[in-house]
Amino acid sequence: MDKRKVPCVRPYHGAAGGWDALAAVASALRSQEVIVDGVKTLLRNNQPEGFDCPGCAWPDPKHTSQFEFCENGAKAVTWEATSKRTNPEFFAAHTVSELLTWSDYDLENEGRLTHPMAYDAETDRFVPVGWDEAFARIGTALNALPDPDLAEFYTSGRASNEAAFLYQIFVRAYGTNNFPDCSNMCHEATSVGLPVSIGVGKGTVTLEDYDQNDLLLSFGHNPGTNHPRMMTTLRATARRGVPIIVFNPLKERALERFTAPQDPIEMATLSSTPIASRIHQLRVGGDVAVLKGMMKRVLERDARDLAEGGPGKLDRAFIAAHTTGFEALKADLDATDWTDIERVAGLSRAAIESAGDAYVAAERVIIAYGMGITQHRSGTANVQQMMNLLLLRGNVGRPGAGIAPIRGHSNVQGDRTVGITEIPSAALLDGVERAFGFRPPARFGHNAVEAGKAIMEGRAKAIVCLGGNFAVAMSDPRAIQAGIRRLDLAVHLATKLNRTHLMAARESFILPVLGRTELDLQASGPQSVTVEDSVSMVHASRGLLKPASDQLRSEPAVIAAIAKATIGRRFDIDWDGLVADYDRIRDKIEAVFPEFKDYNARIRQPGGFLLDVPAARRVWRTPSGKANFLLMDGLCEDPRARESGVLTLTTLRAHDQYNTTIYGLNDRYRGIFGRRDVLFMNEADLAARGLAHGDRVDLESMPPAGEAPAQGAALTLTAIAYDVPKGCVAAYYPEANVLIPLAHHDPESGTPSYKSMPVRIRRAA
Ligand SMILES: Nc1nc2c(c(=O)[nH]1)N[C@H]1C(S)=C(S)[C@@H](COP(=O)(O)OP(=O)(O)OC[C@H]3O[C@@H](n4cnc5c(=O)[nH]c(N)nc54)[C@H](O)[C@@H]3O)O[C@H]1N2
Ligand SMILES: Nc1nc2c(c(=O)[nH]1)N[C@H]1C(S)=C(S)[C@@H](COP(=O)(O)OP(=O)(O)OC[C@H]3O[C@@H](n4cnc5c(=O)[nH]c(N)nc54)[C@H](O)[C@@H]3O)O[C@H]1N2
Ligand SMILES: [Mo]
Repeated sequence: MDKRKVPCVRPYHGAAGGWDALAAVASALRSQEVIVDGVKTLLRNNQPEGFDCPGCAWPDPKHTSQFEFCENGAKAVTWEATSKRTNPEFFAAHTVSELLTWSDYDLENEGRLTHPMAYDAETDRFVPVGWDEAFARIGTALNALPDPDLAEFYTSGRASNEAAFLYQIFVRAYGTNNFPDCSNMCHEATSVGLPVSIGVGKGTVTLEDYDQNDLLLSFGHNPGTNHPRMMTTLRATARRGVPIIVFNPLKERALERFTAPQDPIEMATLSSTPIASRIHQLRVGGDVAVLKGMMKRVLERDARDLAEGGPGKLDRAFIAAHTTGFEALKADLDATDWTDIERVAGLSRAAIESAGDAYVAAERVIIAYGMGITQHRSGTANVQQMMNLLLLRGNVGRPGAGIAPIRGHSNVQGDRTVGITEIPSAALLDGVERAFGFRPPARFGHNAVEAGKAIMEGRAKAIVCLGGNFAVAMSDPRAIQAGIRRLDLAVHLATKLNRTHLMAARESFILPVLGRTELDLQASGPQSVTVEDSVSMVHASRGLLKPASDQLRSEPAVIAAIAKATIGRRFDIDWDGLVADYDRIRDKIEAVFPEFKDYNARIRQPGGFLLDVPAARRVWRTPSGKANFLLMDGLCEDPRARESGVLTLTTLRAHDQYNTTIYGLNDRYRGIFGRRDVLFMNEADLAARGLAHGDRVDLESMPPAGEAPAQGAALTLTAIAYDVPKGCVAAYYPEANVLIPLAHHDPESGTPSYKSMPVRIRRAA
């Protein structure tokens, strides 16, 4: 292949972590003009009394909230603690039409929002508005809707339990279950898939289990970038000699080797710890094929062992006592052909068998996974097949074993626990009635895809967003953006300006809120909020920095004020009292959800408390009362992927981004510096199209026959030769979202199939 140099693209040879991670933090501090003293306080104070890192949902060691160095956590904090401001002068100087031409990076890089702003159509600008006027106008607009189901209430997973809970109470009292949620784009396949399997939609392992497993299987997550504190755990696992087998189309550097910035010897000697014992570069979307292949191998090894007079390789006692559906699964696996498995997985039978053998050899297995599993049309099936593999050898509900969905947003799991769901259970409705004296609507509301569709099609009239960047994070973003501009009302509780805010509806408000790092002072004094991490630990978080502006209000305060302005007279809820002292919100959470018993007492224990995950005790809250082996037909192969010339596109996060927040233009570990407009391609796929490393290419999305493409479904990128499997390409999220139609999602969970979109590629004109 042609060795021509492409600007800003050069291989990175270092381990993940190390000195470059420290340098990146220093540069983040500089670029966000964070006052260094403030940062020192901030790091020193991130102790039990401190705040929960807004970066990710990985648990804290020993549950003490002690600060672990993490480059991307530091970036998340500096991005919020920046001294830059997006103030009324800024909005006066720029029309919305002009701001729409800015990049996502430039918009957020203006810094923290400081004042409540309302859109003024005449001047095409956001202008300052008083808080009370904003609330009154929002209340009037919501009350003017003929049907509460015409409003969509989005939640992004940074919201605290307290904020999310008040929000869902307000929205249900208002009269709808329209709760599109970032979780719908993220781990929904987990939340929908696991309850059918094991009776709970959460992971079954705690941090302690990672000290006891003797095999870790990692599917489709990139912890070096997205959960850097997990690297401490992975490094300890590797150093214990425990094999870590990775399935990922990309050889992510942090899964190859890692230098712990806390380790003086590794840092001084520029050495590193190898992490994965083996990285299998499967094809995008090949996970079910791999899992079925591994399970076939387990059954084969079992049969062989039995034939040789051994006890077999299955946990027969567990299968008999605790599960249903084993025979059907076995029949399905017997009927699955290795040739198909190899084709769809893009791996050899020998490679998959070796992973199956490692699984059989291990006594305590954890499977950790991320978006590479969930964001497919087969996301739910992917999750369930992983669970099948674990059930075969009883790898759930005992020390060192279980399933570990690695959650995204720092409180996405907690938001769901406290009632953000479009499909309320009877228990939830009863709980709300018990605690608040009204019966909420039972009819199901909209998830993110359904809300997007309603907005596009003009069936929705209002959107309220508790954080996030809905119209950029979603699939088919252009159509959703156009839809928002036709609404009667758009309200955003936010910390930084983003593109979704600029989609001005008839009435539009940007309401600036306190971030997690900031002191939240209410009538009874400084408040703590609570969050739930990936392993179901709930703990307190208290901000300590001076708020970015004296105009900021807390999320609970803003939600309560909107509630008062909208439904204040219709319900007997003491909104002011709840906001005055968040202990009262937690008392109400406890009244609705019995699992939060003694909530206020338990979050005052260092490290907080663990919510019950019945499956971790081998109690299965499924209709059968058992854990269920679940079937999935075939190997989830996209028929389009077999057509000639079609490639499967997956979308990735760069190292310098937090979802739609772009911190910078580097993706250091993948060797991209200063740009994001690249398409990672296999050399053979470049050659087959007569393309060279560095050529500009147009991508065209190829939805299944009969399905409409996304609005403006074309994108031009620079193709670069990269170590990805043949037939697969990768580009950055959110830029590539324009290629993904809304209909391209997992029918069971509604999760958009962001990680497998058939595309065609040709040289750009
Ligand atoms: N710094 C930082 N931290 C974050 C975030 C962030 O953007 N920046 N986002 C937060 C959020 S909301 C989330 S959900 C998490 C996301 O964290 P991750 O789950 O790590 O998300 P991604 O980076 O989208 O993709 C993960 C991996 O999936 C692989 N992959 C792609 N397609 C496939 C496939 O078909 N099969 C398999 N097996 N692998 C595949 C990719 O190569 C990539 O390594 O991180 C959270 N933490
Ligand atoms: N193609 C593709 N698309 C994807 C994904 C993918 O992997 N590929 N991943 C999906 C996933 S996993 C997720 S979770 C979604 C993310 O979707 P979202 O959660 O909607 O997006 P974010 O980019 O996290 O939201 C950023 C905005 O949140 C606001 N914000 C930040 N902190 C706070 C706070 O403390 N309070 C409030 N009120 N606002 C705050 C800021 O204004 C900021 O601009 O994107 C999804 N979209
Ligand atoms: Mo996420």
